[in-house]
Amino acid sequence: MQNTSYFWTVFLVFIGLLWMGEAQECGRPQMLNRIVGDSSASEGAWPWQVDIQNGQGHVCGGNVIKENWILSAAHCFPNPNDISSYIIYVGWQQMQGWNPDETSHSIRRVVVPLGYTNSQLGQDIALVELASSVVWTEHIQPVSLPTASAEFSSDMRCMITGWGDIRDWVTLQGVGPLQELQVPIIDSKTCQDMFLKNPTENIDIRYDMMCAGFQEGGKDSCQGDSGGPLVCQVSDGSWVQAGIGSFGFGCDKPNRPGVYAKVSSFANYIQSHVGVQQKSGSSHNWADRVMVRAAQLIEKLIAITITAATIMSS
Ligand code: 4AZ
Repeated sequence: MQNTSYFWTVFLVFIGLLWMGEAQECGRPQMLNRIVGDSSASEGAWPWQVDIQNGQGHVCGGNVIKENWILSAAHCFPNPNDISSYIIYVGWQQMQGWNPDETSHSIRRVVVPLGYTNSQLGQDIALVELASSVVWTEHIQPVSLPTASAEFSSDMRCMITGWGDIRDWVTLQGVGPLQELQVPIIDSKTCQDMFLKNPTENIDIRYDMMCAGFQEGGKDSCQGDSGGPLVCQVSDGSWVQAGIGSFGFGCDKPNRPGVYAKVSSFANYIQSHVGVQQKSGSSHNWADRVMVRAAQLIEKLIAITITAATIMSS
C-alpha cells in the first residue's frame, strides 16, 4: 500500500515538474512587485528588455527571445553589416547606475528581411545574434513569441516598455528607470481611419504592422522606444510579444497612435532563423484554457498525493 502511494507521488511530481518546466519557459517575470499607477517599471518586471547602444549612446530597445538572440527593429541597424560599434545591455533596470545581473554583449550578426527599406513600408524586424549568450537570472528572462495565427485585441492587457523620450524631444531624466505604459491594441481598420484624418501624414497600415495607443493622444511610445517590445498577457498569465516599436508621427498626438511591427506575421521568419517555441496570443483560446486548467489540476493532485503519502507513512 505504502509502495503504491510512493510510486504515484514520484510519478505525479515527475509529470508536474515536466509540465511546469514547459509552462515557465518564457514570458514569465520572476519578480512580480509592480507599482500600480507609476510609469517607472519595478525591478525585474520586464526581464527580456534590453538596451541597444552604439558608440554615441542609446539607439533602440530590443528584447531577449533566446539565450543568444535579441529581437529588435530593422531601422535600428541602418547598416546591418557594420555592427562593430554596437553593444547590447541585458538585465538593465536603470540607464545610469548599478544594475544587478547586468551583462553586455557585442553582436555576431544582424538578420534583416531582404526587402526591408523603410519602417513605413513594413518588414521592420531585426534578429540580432549575440557574440556571447546571456545567463538566465531573475533579471534576465526571454519573452514568449506568438504563433502565426495569434491574435491580439483591444480587450487584452498590453504593455510597452523602454528608455525612450518621455515627451517629444524630452529625454528620460535622473537614473533613467525603465518606463512602462499600458496601451490598448487598435485594430488596423480603425488605425487606418485615424491616419486618414490627416491625408498629408497618411500611411498605409500594412499586414505586417499593428497599432496601439490612444485616439485622444496623451500617452504613447516615443523617440528611443522603438525596437522595444509591445507585450500582451495571455490566459495562462504569461506575456507574449505582439509588436516591435516601429514608428509614429511625433509622440502622443491625437489620431497618431504608435505603429508596431506585427510579430505574428514574422512567426515563420523567426522560426527559420532562431527556432523558438511560440505561443497562441488570444486570451479566448480554448486549448490554452484547457492547458491552464490541466496544469492547475496536476498541481492540486501533487499536493494532495504528497499530503496523503506523508500521513500514511507517519
Ligand atoms: C522613434 O523614433 C519613435 N509615437 C518611436 C515611437 C513613436 C514615434 C517615434 C510612436 O523611436
